[in-house]
Amino acid sequence: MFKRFLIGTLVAATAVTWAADDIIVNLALKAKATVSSQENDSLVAANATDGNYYSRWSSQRSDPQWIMLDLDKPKTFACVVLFWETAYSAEYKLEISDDGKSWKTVYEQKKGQGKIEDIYLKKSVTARYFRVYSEKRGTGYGVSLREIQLFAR
Ligand SMILES: [Ca+2]
Repeated sequence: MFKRFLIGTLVAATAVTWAADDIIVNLALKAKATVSSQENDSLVAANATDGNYYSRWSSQRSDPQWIMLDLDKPKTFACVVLFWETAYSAEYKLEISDDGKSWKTVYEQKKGQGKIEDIYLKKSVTARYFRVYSEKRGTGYGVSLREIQLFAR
């Protein structure tokens, strides 16, 4: 996880080659993000995919809340890393879609603890749209993500 974290944080736009056969790319980097709500004009959706750990999106203080990423074209991934701010989600689903309207659940979290969640899906999935759908906040605040990362493995 740490290696991926470094890539997402420090290298904004390019893939990093660690070894000849070990190229790891954050497929969510700079993806267009749409959200259910935002807390204010600074904590915007784009902050969750800007490659900067210190910037974040935060929702308003109600349930449910979601953030949707448009990956521009179908991409295949098997690992999702969520960097929560203090305002995390206790219950959420990870969903994929081909059209941004009809969703399929690929992971369900019922006991989220926030911080950094390194999630491996049961199998690789291919989709253009990805959504974190929070059903229940973990605190009295909204839900807030510093970064969302997607990896092929
Ligand atoms: Ca960020």
